[in-house]
Amino acid sequence: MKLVKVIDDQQKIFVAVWEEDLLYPLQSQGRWLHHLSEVLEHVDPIAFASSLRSPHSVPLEQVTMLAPIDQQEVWAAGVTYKRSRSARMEESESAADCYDRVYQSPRPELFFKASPHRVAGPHEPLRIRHDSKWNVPEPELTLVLNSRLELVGFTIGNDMSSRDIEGDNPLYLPQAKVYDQCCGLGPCITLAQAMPTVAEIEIQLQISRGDQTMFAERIGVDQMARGFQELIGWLGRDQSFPSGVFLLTGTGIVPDSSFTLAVDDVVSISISGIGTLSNRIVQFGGAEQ
Ligand code: DO4
Ligand code: MG
Repeated sequence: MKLVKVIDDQQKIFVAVWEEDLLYPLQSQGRWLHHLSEVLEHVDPIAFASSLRSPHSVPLEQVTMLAPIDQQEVWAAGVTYKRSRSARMEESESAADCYDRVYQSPRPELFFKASPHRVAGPHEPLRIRHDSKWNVPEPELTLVLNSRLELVGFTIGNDMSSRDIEGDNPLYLPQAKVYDQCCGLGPCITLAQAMPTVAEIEIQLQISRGDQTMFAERIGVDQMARGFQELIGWLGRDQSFPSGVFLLTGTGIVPDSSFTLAVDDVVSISISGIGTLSNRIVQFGGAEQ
């Protein structure tokens, strides 16, 4: 079952089950659900959503999809694939060793990625920083966890990254990773029971410039060096998430060093069992100090 959060032309936000071109809003006692968390927090999200599903559908083209997030924080894991390790070792000569060590260490790299206001949904713009010259998208399978840190669903995440800022000094990581419009999420949440197995999940990235494909690559999630429950266990050490949390699981695709994103590029990420998340790239000037 796929859940979406949408807004209609009356500016009404609601949660719905998504089947092909139709949406089935979730209703309880005549009230339309506005928050995905009401389903994600339930002990049996699929049974709960099925019981609230309206028999009347809304055509997908009559609404705009929003990022499938309420009040959750967004965190990310890093260096969970060999390709991320090698790309980071190349970009960061002085600190190459720390990426090699974190790939092999029991403790993973985990970092805060975004609060909800920094997240872009389907077809909303994603930003490259005005003070960076080398930027890439990172296509990442994203775990959807409720407040009990149960893995209740999956979505697509784009962990936008400024490679020159991170490469200059690893202590700049928060600036390379966290800024307005730094994270894409969507288009839906596929509830956990409806996801294919890890061996069957493939991530595809395509970057288009006008009618040209600038980059296209794919990778299987079975190439990831860590398991979902391993990452969740580390994330939950000594911290709680009263509204739940999204956890991006790291990238296995990094374009080679000659590539950087440009304004108006369109980044499309497809993941088996979920769908495709597409975003256009923007950049704004800023006054330097
Ligand atoms: O170490 C820096 C970030 C790594 C990352 O975002 C990734 O591997 O996806
Ligand atoms: Mg990443």
